[in-house]
Amino acid sequence: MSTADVAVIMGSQSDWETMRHAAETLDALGITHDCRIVSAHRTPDRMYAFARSAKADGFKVIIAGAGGAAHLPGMVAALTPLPVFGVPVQSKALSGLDSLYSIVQMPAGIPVGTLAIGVAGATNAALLAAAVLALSDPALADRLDAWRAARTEAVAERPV
Ligand code: RP5
Repeated sequence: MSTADVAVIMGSQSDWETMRHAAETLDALGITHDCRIVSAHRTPDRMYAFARSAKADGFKVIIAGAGGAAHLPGMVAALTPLPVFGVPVQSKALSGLDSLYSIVQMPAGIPVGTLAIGVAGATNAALLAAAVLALSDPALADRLDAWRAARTEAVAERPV
C-alpha cells in the first residue's frame, strides 16, 4: 500500500534526469508521489506486479517515462485502469523520436496520454496529473491556479 497519489515510474536510472522534473513539479504543488525504476525490458516481473496492484495500492495517476523502444507506458496502461501519462525520454541515437513514436501510437482501446519529449513532457505530465487530482480536491485546485497565475505574472511585458 502506498500513501502517494501519483506514481512516477521510469525505465532506467538514466531517465531520472528527465523525470525528476515531474517529481519537482508535483512537490511544488504539494502532491504526494512515489518515484520508482520499473523497466518493461529489464524488470518485467516488477513492472507487472507494480501495474497490477497500482490502483489497490492507492495510486490515482501514473506518470511513466521511458526512452528508445519505450514500451513501459503502454504495457502499464494495459495492466491498470488508472490514467497513464507517458513521457518520451530523449534518447541519444534518435533524440527521443523513437521514444515518442513508441509511446504515442497506442492502438485504440488502451490509452496513454502522451506528452512532449524530455523535460517539458515530464513537467507537463505532473501538471496534467495535478489537473486530474484537482477535480476532486479544491485545495489542490487553488494551488494549481496559483501556480499558473505565478507563471503568467513572471512573463515580462518587454524583452530585456
Ligand atoms: C529504456 O532504455 C529506458 O527508459 C532508458 O531511457 C533507455 C536507456 O536505458 P539505460 O541503458 O541508460 O539504462 O528502457
